[in-house]
Amino acid sequence: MILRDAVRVLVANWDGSHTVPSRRLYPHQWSWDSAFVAIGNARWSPRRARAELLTLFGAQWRDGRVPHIVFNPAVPEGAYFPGPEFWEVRAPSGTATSGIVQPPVHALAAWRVHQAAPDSPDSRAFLSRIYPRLVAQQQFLRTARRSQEGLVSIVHPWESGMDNSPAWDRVLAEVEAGPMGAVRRDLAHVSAEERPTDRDYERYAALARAYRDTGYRRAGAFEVECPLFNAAYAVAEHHLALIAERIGCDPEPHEQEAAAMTSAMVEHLYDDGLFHARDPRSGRLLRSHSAAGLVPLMLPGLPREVASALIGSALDRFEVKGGLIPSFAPGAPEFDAARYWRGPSWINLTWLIWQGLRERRPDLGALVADGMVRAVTHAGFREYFDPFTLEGHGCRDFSWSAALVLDIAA
Ligand code: 2M8
Repeated sequence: MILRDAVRVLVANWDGSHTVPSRRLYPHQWSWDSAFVAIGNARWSPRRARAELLTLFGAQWRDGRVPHIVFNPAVPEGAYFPGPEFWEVRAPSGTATSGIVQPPVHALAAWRVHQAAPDSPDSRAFLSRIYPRLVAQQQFLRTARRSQEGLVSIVHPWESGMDNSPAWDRVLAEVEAGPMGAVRRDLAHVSAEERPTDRDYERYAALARAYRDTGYRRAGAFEVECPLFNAAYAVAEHHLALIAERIGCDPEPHEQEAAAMTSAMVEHLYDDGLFHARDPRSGRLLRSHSAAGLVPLMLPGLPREVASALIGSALDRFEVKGGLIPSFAPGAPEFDAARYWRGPSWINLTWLIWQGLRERRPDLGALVADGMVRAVTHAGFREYFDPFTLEGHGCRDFSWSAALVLDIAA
């Protein structure tokens, strides 16, 4: 039943070449959403899963960046803010896109899509086609975003995928808010208490405009090394090694890069049972209680004692025994069970942490998998959930909630 409903959501959100995160709130193609959608679609239509990723990478820039939004020209202007008229940029393919990126979870997705049909010639051709594009995506991050310590930074909270996480509060407070210059469309679909504030949006707009005005080259007032983003980068190298091996290329450089990033993260972002973000300009750790700090559990080469300490934090600070993992620690003063990335549980974040948990602690892995299925059974494929009551928040029929539950339950 749940599997059939999940497929129904994905079919309803399919736009012929890609999937929208949700019909009304997010009517275009989003980068990391598409990776999660491909992982789910691989379970019932590997062909559609391959198309999803190839459409996204069709809008890749010459410098290798994969834009966080690929705009659908058929969607009326003003349906989403900030739209193409704000970003003022086109990919070499001619498609309007944004100019920022999102966590690079696509190599992992491409590998999962391949694994769904490992012996099919189409699947092997897909790997050969997407591999150089995935390599270029990583190359962009190394060239444009890497610090001396070997970590990559993000230049906008939207790049973290966890837009209004309290982890960004201190850095954002220093950003001068500018005029939004347009009407927020999100509030037409979701209640204001469940979304970022207007003040947040004024700062998001100011930061994006400043980056745009440098030709999308130089970071403005926001530059941070996010543990989720860096973990995704290292996990991507790990999967690039698997892909390289499969198509007859050299996996070695990817393995080395994954190991180097893992060491850099442990050295510079880890402290006291959790990974934190870091300000590359001052070198200061931006301590917070964000569940992004548990995502490095996915790293295959994580030292055993660090993994054990993270699991300890998942149990104590994130109350993981409840099944769903809150996006911010419930005991922290900033925690808000209903407001977007300030506490609610998200299926994608829970799924990422589950990837690392299930091999190290199968008992907890089973609890968390069960938690995700219980949440969607109780509230439907909502965008996010109260971690304790499982009440659904944000939009309905949300693609990655459907896709990842399909992956877990299939
Ligand atoms: C949310 O972000 C967009 C901006 O990119 C928004 O608030 O309008 C985030 O949850 C992000 O992680 C997600 O990719 C996007 C689409 O689902 O929505």
